[in-house]
Amino acid sequence: MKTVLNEVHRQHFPKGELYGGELVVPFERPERWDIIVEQLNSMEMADFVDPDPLDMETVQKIHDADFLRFLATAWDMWAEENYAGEALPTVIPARRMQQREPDHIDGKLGYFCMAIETAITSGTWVAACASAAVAQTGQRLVSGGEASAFALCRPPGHHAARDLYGGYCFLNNAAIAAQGFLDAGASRVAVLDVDFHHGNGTQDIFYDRSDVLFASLHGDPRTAFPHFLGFADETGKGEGEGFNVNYPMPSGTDFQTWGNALDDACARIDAYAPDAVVVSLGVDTYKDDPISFFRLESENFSTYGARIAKLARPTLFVMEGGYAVEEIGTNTVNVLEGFERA
Ligand code: OKP
Ligand code: ZN
Repeated sequence: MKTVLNEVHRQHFPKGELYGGELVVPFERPERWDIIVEQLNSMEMADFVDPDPLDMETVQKIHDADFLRFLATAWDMWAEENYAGEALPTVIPARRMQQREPDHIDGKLGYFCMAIETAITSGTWVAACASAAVAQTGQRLVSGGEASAFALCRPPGHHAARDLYGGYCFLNNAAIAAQGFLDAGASRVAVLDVDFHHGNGTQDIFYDRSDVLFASLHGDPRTAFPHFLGFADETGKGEGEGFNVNYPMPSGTDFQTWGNALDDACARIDAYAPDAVVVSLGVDTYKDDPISFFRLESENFSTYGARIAKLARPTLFVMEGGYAVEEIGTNTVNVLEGFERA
């Protein structure tokens, strides 16, 4: 399968991520991308395609105009304050406070964020747009008749909602791709989110819609990020009732349990009969991931890639998380290779 990618992602690399009360080198860093590319090369799966320019019209169907304006201007507003560090929020519109966009950048950052670890830098917006373009181009390849494609997105997207960034995410690449499939004539699209973390942004974007089925396997939010969404009783609302499925799982979950959840999610997707499947592909389910608590082995990634192939639908893989950097190439490419070999 073809891989869509470009180098613009490097422009987003904050010096600091707020983690355990310290600013640490971000877990989500450019090296992740390099190691995946290296592995594609060594597996002779290097069929690389440049992204087309981003079609903002589709992005505007997924994200609010005031949020996009904020992301596009946040760094410049921050720079005007002459702060020494990178743009991080400090104040949040918590319970019983006004949900109203402030004028000052300190207020705007808190207004539009869902998790405050993620810094905005001078290159963040251009990198986020390039990442969305990568997903969009992958979608166009599959809409145009390719059986599958891999969008090597960076930064990731699944925590970004209509008007929220955070959890390393700015634009929701998978949601933009799903919308692209619909705009290209699909009637129904399934998003299968196998990242360790719940795809709160994707769920929220499609929560009241029946044209996108969202299914997510993830660490139980009682103990795992993003903590405030991803429970099993979140099944959709209005038109979308019955089109959202969550599989929260406890610490120590191995492939036996995880694979059963995947089988169940795949059965739901089969019953939905989508015209396309978008896989939010995070490999932070790996046993040695530094910020996650599942126990998948590298070979399990091949097995589940083959399981996804059995859906027998046009499939776009969209890169999300995975922070065991040494193994991220093997684990990611194992999914793609398992899919292709099936
Ligand atoms: C992004 B993606 C855990 C801190 C979690 C944010 C994690 C964002 C994950 N102690 N920090 O879903 O891989
Ligand atoms: Zn994740």
